Amino acid sequence: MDRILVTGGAGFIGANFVQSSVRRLPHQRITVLDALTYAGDRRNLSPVADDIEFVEGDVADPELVDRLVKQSDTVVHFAAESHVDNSIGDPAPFIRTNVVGTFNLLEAVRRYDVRLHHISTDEVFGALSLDTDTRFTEETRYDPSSPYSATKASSDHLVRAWTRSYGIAATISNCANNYGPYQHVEKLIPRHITSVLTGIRPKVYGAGANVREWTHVDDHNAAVQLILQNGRLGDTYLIGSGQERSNKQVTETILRLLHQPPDAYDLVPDRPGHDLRYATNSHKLRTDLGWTPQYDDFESGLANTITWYRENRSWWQTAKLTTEARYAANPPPANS
Ligand code: NAD
Ligand code: TDX
Repeated sequence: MDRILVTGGAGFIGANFVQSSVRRLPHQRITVLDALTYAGDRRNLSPVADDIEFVEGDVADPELVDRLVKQSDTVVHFAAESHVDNSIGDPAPFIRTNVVGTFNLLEAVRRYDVRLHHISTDEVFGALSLDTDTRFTEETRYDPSSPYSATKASSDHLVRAWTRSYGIAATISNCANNYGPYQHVEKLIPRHITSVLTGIRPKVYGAGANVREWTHVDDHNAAVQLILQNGRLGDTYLIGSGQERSNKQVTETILRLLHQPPDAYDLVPDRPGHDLRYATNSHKLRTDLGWTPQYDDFESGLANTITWYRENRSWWQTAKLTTEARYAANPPPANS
């Protein structure tokens, strides 16, 4: 029986990963390690609560990490502080979780010769300009803009260094922006959907021209499973659907799907250091591992996501209040 340790398994992507793993790979024994920060929620795992072991704890705790890694064959490392706006307001937890937490896992997988898959982001590469069709590749130079992406870049470098210096069995994936069920309401798509559902006008940063590549969380997790099964140790894989949209387009689509006028949103001051465009070239993942995104129509994936938020108000109502209060108390500082 494979013993898998999933860090951050009570968060958005991790919980979707655990739920689909339990359904598709019932021979695995899954332990989730999650600190249940504001972003983690045990309810995200309630459909599989009887099928997994849940440990509430911190990846920055080296003794706990040592004990859990020792009893595992594979670690899938999702745990992170994940929100760019929060990292600009207070970077300290990002250093602790994203850098120190990853270091602890690396030391433990080195000690016990355990396979590691490290989940990262395309934000480590910085921004692309709007007027080209250039895409990030596995060879693109790292150039992070925010404290969040700098800590994710640091963690990727640590994984690569541990691979080269100590020969640990690790892979890395850098995925584009995710969307789908269980995403925290601080992020663009669920923030907009829940704003419209509660009578708040969505807030679009700057002119809304920034472009993101939207990948459904199930497609991201299917790629992670392929990398776990057939990925080349030591390699990095980029994951992205190819579905690029400006924030203005995303906002207008959400408004249309919720039967609102297309201009029922407000432009607000921009995020400092706001990356203009992200786009990945996922050719390697597609050709070497046979990955194909199932959600190749962003609008229908978005419509499904809207339905999920409509049907799960009790999941997000309290978080919506605290998140909007947090945004109101910490508006983005003016860009220099
Ligand atoms: P999330 O914020 O929804 O979930 C993070 C989870 O990690 C939460 O359950 C939280 O409680 C847990 N956690 C935080 N600090 C911890 C600590 N010190 N110890 C243990 N657990 C801790 O994030 P997400 O969107 O699900 O992102 C998961 C991973 O995917 C992150 O590594 C992120 O960088 C990466 N990623 C996210 C996206 C995206 O669009 N959301 C895209 C690419 C990559
Ligand atoms: O209210 C908003 N208005 C707005 O215009 C919010 C919350 C965001 N935005 C903009 C900023 C970005 O251009 O929308 C875009 C998406 O913002 P986020 O949802 O905060 O995502 P982003 O900053 O692109 O980062 C996300 O994708 C990569 C995840 O949060 C990261 O964890 C992941 O690594």
